[in-house]
Amino acid sequence: MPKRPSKARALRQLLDSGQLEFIMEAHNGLSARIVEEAGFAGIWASGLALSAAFGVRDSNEASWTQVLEAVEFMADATEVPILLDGDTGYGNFNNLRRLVTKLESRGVAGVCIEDKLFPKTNSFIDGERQPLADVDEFCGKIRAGKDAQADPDFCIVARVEALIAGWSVEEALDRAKAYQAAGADAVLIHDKARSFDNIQRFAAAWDGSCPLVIVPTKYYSTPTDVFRKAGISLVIWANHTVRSAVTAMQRTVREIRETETLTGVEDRIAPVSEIFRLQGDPELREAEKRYGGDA
Ligand code: SPV
Ligand code: MG
Repeated sequence: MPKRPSKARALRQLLDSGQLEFIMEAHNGLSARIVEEAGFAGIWASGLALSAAFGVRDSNEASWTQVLEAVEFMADATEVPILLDGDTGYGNFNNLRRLVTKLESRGVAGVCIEDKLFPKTNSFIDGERQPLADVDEFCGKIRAGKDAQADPDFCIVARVEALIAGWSVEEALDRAKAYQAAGADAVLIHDKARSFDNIQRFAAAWDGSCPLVIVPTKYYSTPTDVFRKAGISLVIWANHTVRSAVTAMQRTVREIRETETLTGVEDRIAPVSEIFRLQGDPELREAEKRYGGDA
């Protein structure tokens, strides 16, 4: 059987495939497995979704080692590459170096860092008031991360928050060029506008020196083919797993609370056997036969 590429290589191949690719949000081992089973070739370990799953805000309230532990469960549960939303890198260049080393050791394929200040705020909250990182400082962070990685395929994606913070497309382009020159493997250009117009202008002016990544959460009504024609390499569906889980959980628990019976929900929720399957229980049954003795 041909050997699978490393997860880092697989992420690099997604970024460099020359066609539009998609990765999907997950926030724990279970959701990561569901995303992989659906056929996605990669997973976005979203900071918003991870922090929501912890029950805290997307403001670096969860520590970086808590994030690391969660993403390790996700990597253990799946074969496809994971791109971690590393926020601002949890500090300066030195913190990012350490993060990169630890992510590699846990089988995470790449990290995305954004040019904001620690502790970050989610891009959709009071965006225009968000201060951006100094360009030189952020470039030093990228260079430090690239120098720290042991596997040449580990990817560092530089996320430009200029449009989020109310700056121009030109400012976003200047920043993106500097980050690419500092060694970023791809640029994530983010926007919170309802329209794709600014990113389209950005992409038209981009010289193609590295792949472009987008997060169409707010401009979701833009047809996917428009992204393709704009030359985007990777789309991140960034939070739709956690949001769908919230909707389903709210509906079920409200109904059980109101009706004081399980009869209404039983047939529309996953059976316990499906949970066992997603946990990989059949493999343990087999292993017990091989290793478990007579008992
Ligand atoms: C995330 O998924 O945590 C992201 C994308 O960073 S966004 O929420 O759009 O900022
Ligand atoms: Mg985030």
